[in-house]
Amino acid sequence: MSTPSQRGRQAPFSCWSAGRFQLTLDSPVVMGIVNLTPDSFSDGGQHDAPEAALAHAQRLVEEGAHILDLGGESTRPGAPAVSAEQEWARLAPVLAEVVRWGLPVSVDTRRTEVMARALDMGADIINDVQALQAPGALELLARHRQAGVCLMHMRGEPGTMQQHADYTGDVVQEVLQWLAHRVQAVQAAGVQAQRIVLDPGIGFAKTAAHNLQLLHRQHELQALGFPLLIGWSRKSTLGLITGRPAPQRQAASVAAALLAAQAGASVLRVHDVAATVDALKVWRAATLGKPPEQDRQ
Ligand code: HH2
Repeated sequence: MSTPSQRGRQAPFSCWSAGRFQLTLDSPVVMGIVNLTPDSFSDGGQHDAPEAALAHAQRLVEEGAHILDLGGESTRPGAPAVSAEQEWARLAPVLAEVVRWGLPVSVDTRRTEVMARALDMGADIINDVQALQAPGALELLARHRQAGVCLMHMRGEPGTMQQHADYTGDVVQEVLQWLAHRVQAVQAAGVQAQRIVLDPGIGFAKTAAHNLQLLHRQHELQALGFPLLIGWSRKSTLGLITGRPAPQRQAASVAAALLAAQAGASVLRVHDVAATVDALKVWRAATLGKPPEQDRQ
């Protein structure tokens, strides 16, 4: 069996330009999820009031999150779309506060209007599950010359995407080609390479078999030449494997995150920050073959 250091882990860029920050990616960074929605698939309604959201975000930072990712719309399979106004009303009070905390803040949105408001309020990263395909999104991100961007693969809309989980060929190669085209479009619009990370979109227009192929062969996505962001946290494929409901998928999520890290992921999007940070510490120590120094704070 290969050791952690033998597989996959050469980040194509050692840094991600993300708004006010240059994030070092020579070991994986943890993006903590802050869902401000009543209906997210694993934690909807738990912290949709601003005070509860801020307390949750604070806890994730204390547990070692390097980035906070705020979401004002659930993108789970079958989720109804919300209006830009509603999405912004959920995001604004929390974003206004967390941008003062001294760590990179990402906003998970597919709406250009919400992106624009978030960037004006100081968000560092736009995490778009539709890879800047909305009208005006490319031009907006080209104008905001510092902002980091995550481009994710999916098909269709969250409400209907599982109807499009019908890849004629090889899902890994299809995702790779699609991301390569999006990267070309985004760069042609004027977004510099060092601002971009890519995400194969685990659970977005994909069956469990597709998701597992993407983990099994994740190293192939390194050919794109960009850092990878991977989000396995609590997803239904892990429920299928373990038989557990979403709130009980922490161990499965940590296992998947660790495997993604080992296969070269640079950013891990997770709900369970403390457990993921611990697992990464063990992995890093095993990779080094010695106890760690007091590294990344
Ligand atoms: N997954 C979700 C949402 N946003 N963004 C990226 N880049 N990658 C992902 O895998 C990803 C994402 C879904 O998870 P969650 O936010 O917990 O659920 P919901 O969409 O129901 O709020």
